[in-house]
Amino acid sequence: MEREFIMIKPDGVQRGLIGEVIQRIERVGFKIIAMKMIQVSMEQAEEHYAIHKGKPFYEGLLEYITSEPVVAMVIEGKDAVKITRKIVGATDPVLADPGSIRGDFALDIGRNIIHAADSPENAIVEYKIYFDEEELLSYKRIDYDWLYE
Ligand code: D4T
Repeated sequence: MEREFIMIKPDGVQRGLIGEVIQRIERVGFKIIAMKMIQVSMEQAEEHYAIHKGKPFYEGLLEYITSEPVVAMVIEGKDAVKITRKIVGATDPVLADPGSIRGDFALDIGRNIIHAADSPENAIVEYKIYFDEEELLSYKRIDYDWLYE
C-alpha cells in the first residue's frame, strides 16, 4: 500500500472545507492513518517548500501556509499518490478539471485549498516534517475486502 501526504491549507480551513476534502478522500476508499490540525512553523514551511526557494511566489507561499491553521494528513491505499492528485486537480485552478477539489472550490493558484505530495518518495519526506512515525496508525478498514480484489 502506498502512503500520501495531504494538507488542507489555511484557505481550505477558513472556508469550512475540511469535511468536504476529507469526504472525498474517505469515500474513494483511502484509509486515514494520521491527521492533525496544526499551525505550520516557518521552519516547517521552509523545509516543505525548499524546492521553490528563490521563485517569485516563494515568500508569499511561506506567509500564506504559516498564516492560519492547516489540517495535515497521511493516507494509505492503492496508488494513493496518483489517485489523490486526480482528486485534488491541477495546481492552477484554471487548469483543474470540474469535479476535482481545486476545480470545484478554487480560483487562484496562490489559494488552491489543498496540498498533496507529487510522488511516493516526496510523500514520506513531507509527512516526516509534520509527523513522528509513532503518530501513524496501523488498522484495517472494515470495507477493505470490498475495496481490493
Ligand atoms: P502543492 O505543493 O501546494 O500541492 O502544489 P503542487 O504540488 O500542485 O504545486 P507546486 O509544488 O508546483 O506548487 C507549490 C505551491 O506553490 C503555489 N504556487 C505555485 C504559486 O502560488 N504560484 C505559482 O506560480 C506556482 C507554480 C501553489 C502551490
